[in-house]
Order: sequence, then C-alpha cells, then structure tokens
Amino acid sequence: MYNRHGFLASSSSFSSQDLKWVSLLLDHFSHVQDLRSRLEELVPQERERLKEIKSKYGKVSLGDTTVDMAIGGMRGIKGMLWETSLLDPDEGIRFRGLSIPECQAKLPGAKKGGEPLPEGFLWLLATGELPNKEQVDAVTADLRSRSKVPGHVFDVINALPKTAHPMTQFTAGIMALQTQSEFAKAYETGISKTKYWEPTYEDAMNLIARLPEVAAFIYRRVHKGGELHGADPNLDYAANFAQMLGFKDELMHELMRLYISIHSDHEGGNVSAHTVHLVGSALSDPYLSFAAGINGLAGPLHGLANQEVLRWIQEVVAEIGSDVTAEQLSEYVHKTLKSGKVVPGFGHAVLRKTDPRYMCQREFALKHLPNDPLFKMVSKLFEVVPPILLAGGKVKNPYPNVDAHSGVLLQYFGLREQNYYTVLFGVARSLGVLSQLIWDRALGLPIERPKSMTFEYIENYCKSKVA
Ligand code: CMX
Repeated sequence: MYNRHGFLASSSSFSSQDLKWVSLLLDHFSHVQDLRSRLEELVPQERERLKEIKSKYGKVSLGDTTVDMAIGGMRGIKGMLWETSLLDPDEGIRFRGLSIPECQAKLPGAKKGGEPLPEGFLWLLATGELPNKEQVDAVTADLRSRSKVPGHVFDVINALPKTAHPMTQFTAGIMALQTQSEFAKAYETGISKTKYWEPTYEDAMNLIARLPEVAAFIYRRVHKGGELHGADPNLDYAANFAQMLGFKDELMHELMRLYISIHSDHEGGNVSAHTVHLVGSALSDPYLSFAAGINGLAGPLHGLANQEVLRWIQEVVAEIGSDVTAEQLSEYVHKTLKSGKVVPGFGHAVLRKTDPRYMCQREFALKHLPNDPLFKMVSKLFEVVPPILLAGGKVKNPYPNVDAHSGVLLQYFGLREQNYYTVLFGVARSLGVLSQLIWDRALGLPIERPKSMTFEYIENYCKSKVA
C-alpha cells in the first residue's frame, strides 16, 4: 500500500524519483474526504500491484511445509494475503506498517482525551494511509448515517432466551442483519466480478455502523433488564457505543476508543480473521462471513479468553484473597496447570514476547487506575506466570496476551459482566476483517482450497521421500 509513513519509509527497492512521484500523488489525493472515493482511486493501483507481484514473483517459494506444520494447526505456513496488518513474533502487531504507539501518536483523537478514534483506524486499515481530522470526521458521520438497525433484528434476538450466551445472541443478530446485504442482492441480479468490492464496501460499512446498537441491545437485555440507552449523534463511534451500553463516564469512552482500536485486527491467520476471509472466498456476503468469524471468536482459546481471564482472577481472589504474596499466587497457578487447564490470557500462537496490546492497556491502567486491587493482581500475574510457564518447558510463549488485561479495565468502569466481553471484541474486530474483505473482493482473490491429507497419504508420501 502507498502508506506514507510505513511503506515509503521502508521501500528500499524504489528510486527517489519513484518516491517523489508517489508522494506528489498522495498530496494530490489528500483532499479526498470520503472513504469510498479514496478506495475507488486505490483499487486500480492495487490491482496492478497484484498483477505485477504475480507475474514477477508467482513462482518464488515462501518456505517448506512440514508434516508437523500440517498436523499442528498450520503454524508458520505462509498461505494467505492479508494487507491490513502484519504480526511480528517479537514486536507485535503493526497496522498498515504502524505500531500501536505510532498509531497513538499519529491518528486523530477525540476532542477530550488522547486515544485515537477507531474511525481513523478504519481509514488506515482500509486505505493504508493516515487520515486527517476531516477524513476521520467524515467516517464518523458516514457510520452514523448508516446506523439504523431494522426492527426484525431485535425480534430475532428476543426470540432467544436471555440466558443464551451473549455471543450466541450477537451472531443471531448479525445473521438477522444479513437481510440487508447489498452484495447478496447484487449477486442475485447479476454483477460483474470487477465490481464485487462495491457492494462489499456498502455491506462492510453498514455492518460496522450497526454492530454497536445490536451489541448494546444484547447487553441491556441480558444484564440491565432491557432498559435501553439511545444513541447520541454528537458522539464518536466508540463513545456512542459506550453511551448505548449505559456508560457516560468520559474516561470509559476513552477506554472504549482504545479497546476498539487495539482489537480491530491481528493479521489474517487467527481464527476469526481467517474464518471471515475463508467464508468470504466462497462469495458468501459480508454478513455471512462476519457471523462465521464471530463464532470462531467465541472459542475460549481465542476471543472468549478475555471472559475467562476475569473469571479466573476472581476465582483466585475468592480463594486466596487479593493481597497475596508471589508464592501464594505461584501455588495457585500451579494448581490450575495441574488440573489440566490453561492459564487464560497467557501464550500466543505467533507472538513470542509480551503483547503490545497488553502493554498499552497496562499503561492506561497505570495512568488511570493504579490502585485498583484487580489491576494489582494482573500486575503480579505478569511477574509470576511467565517463569512458571517457561519452567514447564512446553509453552512457546509464556507472556501475557491482549486478553490478560482487558477485563480488568472494563470492570473498573462498571462493565463487570464477563460473559459479555467477547461481544465487545467482536464489534472491534469488524474494522479489520471487513476492511480486508473489501480488498479480497477488489483484488479478485479466489475461493480458498488448501490440500488436506489422510494419515495414509502422509505415511506413504514420507516413506517415498526417505526411501
Ligand atoms: N497455559 C497453559 N498451557 C499453555 C498455555 C497457557 N496459557 N499456552 C500454551 N499452553 C500449552 C498448550 O496447551 C500446549 O499444550 P499441549 O502440547 O499439551 O497441547 C503447549 O503449551 C504448546 O502450546 P503453544 O504452541 O505454546 O501454543 P498454541 O499456539 O498451541 O496455542 C494459545 C496458543 C493462545 C491457544 C495458548 O497459548 C492458550 O491456550 N492460551 C490461553 C488462552 C488464551 O489466552 N487465549 C487468547 C489468545 C489471544 C486471542 O486469540 O484472543
């Protein structure tokens, strides 16, 4: 992507003349305020880029695939194009080339408070460019204008028992929204492949715009007796979501901006992102694809871990208290491991250092709630858990991930219902996976179909190789 701050800076293969040209081009286009118009300009460029990569490098090997990789959850297999973000095992996530601190420094924030607005993340993820304030405001206004949720969506959710897990209700709500799909309508009436991205864009933006109200409805229904809080048209996306959930505290609005931004994307291989991409590759519309991804996010080894973390910490406090020594805590961690359970919030399939999404939440806590007893517990776990997991010898990454911290921040501001936390994660994840889905269709990426094998196939293949 022609990302002024990431791509240009790191593109040693471009001559200074090329860089000057791209820079001039960027300045020329910087006046475009509407996200769709900007994408219209970028789509032909990116299609050309894909064509060039395929013709120049199509036959270049990206590495070997081993039997361990094939039966070990495809770890390390480079098998997918994902433009919106890239995960480095040591450094953590970069959104279109920018680290979390760089995004915090460079993306426009709210009038009060310093956290970037998720609308700016959406522009960055979708275009690869840093938006200016006017562009971010235009996204806020656009999302607001698309936010009306049809009444039948609430009827569908209301048909489920209130005891249904909030993630089940959330997926049902997204599926009910699918009646609005522009892509499904366009496909049925006949649309050229070259235009697939356009109704995908409309669906993606409508979905992102409507998810907060659906999510807030579920929260109020399950946990607050069904009393709803209307939207406030003066608020940005995240603050308005917090408002609809029932939180007026400006610091909670600020936390929601941070929360949505850092949960928005984590490259393409994680279960939720990959599922959206995979299901979308069958030309299932963005609603069907996103609902599928959300079902993956609902698994305890993925997004549901943030619920599990707070539950586990509360069990620790209930059993041994909050003012505990490192030895007592260590004993409890050993007890959890001995019972065959994982320590939630620790470990990662790709990361090999502390997750920067954990660190920026820790910084938020140090600034705003340094004396909260549960935050102190999280800090102690940060010291106690990694050496224990390391000593066990099998965990590849003993350090905390994003989910180890989010619940503690949310409970501080009064959002204590842990079984709801993954719904927040789901709303946030829409920004990244749907931005990528627009590009999947714009670039004409094909239906996914990796090769699977039987035991017998593997045995025979390997015997023939070692013979
Ligand atoms: N506690 C105990 N054991 C753990 C562990 C943890 N936190 N993390 C990994 N392990 C174990 C694995 O279960 C595996 O054990 P077996 O060999 O007996 O099956 C072994 O260590 C090796 O696992 P790994 O290669 O280090 O990790 P994976 O890539 O297989 O799994 C993850 C990654 C995140 C599922 C795993 O670390 C885990 O279960 N963590 C706890 C749950 C969690 O926090 N999930 C959220 C991740 C972030 C997100 O997606 O939102």
